[in-house]
Amino acid sequence: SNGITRPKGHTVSFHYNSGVEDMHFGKTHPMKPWRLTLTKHLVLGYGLQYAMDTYVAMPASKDQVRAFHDPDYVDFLKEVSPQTFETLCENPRYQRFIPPKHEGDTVDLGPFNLSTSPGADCPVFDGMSEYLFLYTGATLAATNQLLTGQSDIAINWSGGLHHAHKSEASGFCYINDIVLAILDLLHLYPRVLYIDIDVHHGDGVEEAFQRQPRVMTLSYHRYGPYDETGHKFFPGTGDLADTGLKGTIGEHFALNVPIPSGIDDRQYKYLFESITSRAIDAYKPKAIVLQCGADSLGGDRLGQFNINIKQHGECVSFVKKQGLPLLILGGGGYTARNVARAWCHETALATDNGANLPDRIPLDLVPRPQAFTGRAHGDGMLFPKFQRDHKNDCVEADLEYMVKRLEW
Ligand code: VJV
Ligand code: CA
Ligand code: ZN
Repeated sequence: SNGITRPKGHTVSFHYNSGVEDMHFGKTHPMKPWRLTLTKHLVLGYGLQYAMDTYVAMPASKDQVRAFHDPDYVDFLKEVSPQTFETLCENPRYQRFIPPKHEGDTVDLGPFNLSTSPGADCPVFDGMSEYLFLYTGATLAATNQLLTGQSDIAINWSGGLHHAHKSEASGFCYINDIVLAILDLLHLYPRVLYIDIDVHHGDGVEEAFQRQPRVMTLSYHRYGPYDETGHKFFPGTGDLADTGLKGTIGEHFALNVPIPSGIDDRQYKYLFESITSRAIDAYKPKAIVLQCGADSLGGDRLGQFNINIKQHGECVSFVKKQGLPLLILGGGGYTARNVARAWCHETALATDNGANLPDRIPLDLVPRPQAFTGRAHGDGMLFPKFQRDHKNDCVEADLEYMVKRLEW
C-alpha cells in the first residue's frame, strides 16, 4: 500500500464538488478556483481518500443561504450571470443596494458590490451562481457531519469566504459560508470558537457575531498603518483594540491579532499558540471552526507573511489536539502550487498521516497546469521554492505586548 491509514479514534470527512473548479474570476484576477483542482489531485495522488470519508457536496438551497443573507441578495446571486447582470440591475427591487458613486472609483459598481468590470474584487463571471451555492453546500454538508456525530473533523477547502456581508459581496467573497456553518453549530453547541489564519482580517464573520457571546472570533492578520500607496492592507479592520461591539453582550468575544509584514515561523508560532490556548482555556468552546487561508504563507501573491507550510500546518495540529468537533475550511491563497501543498499537507495532518507523505510528490498523478484548458493559469511549475520574501517588520516586544494585551 501507499502507507496511508485511517486515523485511530476519530473520523475525518472531506466535502467537495468539482463543479467549483472550472471557474474564472477574470484573466488576471488573483482568485483562481483552479488551485482547488490542484489540491484535490495532490490529496488523491497521495491516497489520502483512504484515510477519510469523501462526499460529493450538493449545492446549498436558497433557504439555507437566507439564514444569514438578505433574501434580495440571495435571489440576485441565484439569478446573476454576465448575461443577466444588466437587466437585474434595472430591477427596482435591487436599486436600494446600488452604492453611491465615489470620486476616483476605478470600477463601476452594481448592487451588492458586484461588478462586470474586469478590475473588480467581486466580478460577475460565467458559472458564478453555481460556484457560490456549491462551495456553500460543501461547508453545510461538512457542518452537518459534525452535528450528527458522523465526523469529528470535517474539511471543505473550497469554503472559508470570510469577507461576505449580509447583503454585500466583499474581497472575493459572495456567500459567507462560515457564518452559515456557525449558525448551524449554535443549534447544538453552546459556544463556538472561530479561528482565522488567513492573512486578511475575518471581518465578515466578526461582524455577523459582534453581538453574540456564544461565538468567539479570533483572527490573525496583516494590519498596519497606510502603505506607500496611501492604502491600508485589506480590509483595514481588526485592530488590537477591536474586541467586539461595545455596550452589547457580545463585547469581549472578538479577538484580533494585528501583525506586521514578514512575520516568520518562530514568531507566528509564539503568537498563535500562546493566544489560541489562552482563548480556549478561558472560553471553553464546544466546537471550533478553523479558516486556513493559505495567503499567510511566504511567497503568496497577495500576502506579506513569511511563514512556511510546516508552521501553517502546526496551527492545524494545535487546534486538532484540543479534541473538539472541528470544521476545517480554506479561504485565501494566491500562489496556487503553495496552496495545494499546504492544504494537502493539512489533510494529512487531520487524518494523522502527517508523517506518511513521502518527500517526493507522486508527480504522475498530479495534472500539469497545461493539461486543463490551454489557458494561462499563471502558475507554470508546480513546486519551485518560494520566490518572494517580505521584509521582517516584526518587533519581538510588540508580539509580546499583543499576547499580554489579550489577557482578560
Ligand atoms: O484592496 C482591495 C480593495 C481595492 C479596491 C478594488 N481593487 C480591485 C483593489 C483595491 C481596495 N481588495 C483586496 C481584496 C483582498 C481579498 C482577500 C480575500 C481573502 O483571501 O481574505 C479570502 C478569500 C485586494 N487585494 C488585491 C486585490 N484586491 C486585487 C484584485 C484584483 C486584481 C488584483 C488585485 C481584481 C481583478 C484583477 N486584478 C484583474
Ligand atoms: Ca485572519
Ligand atoms: Zn486572505
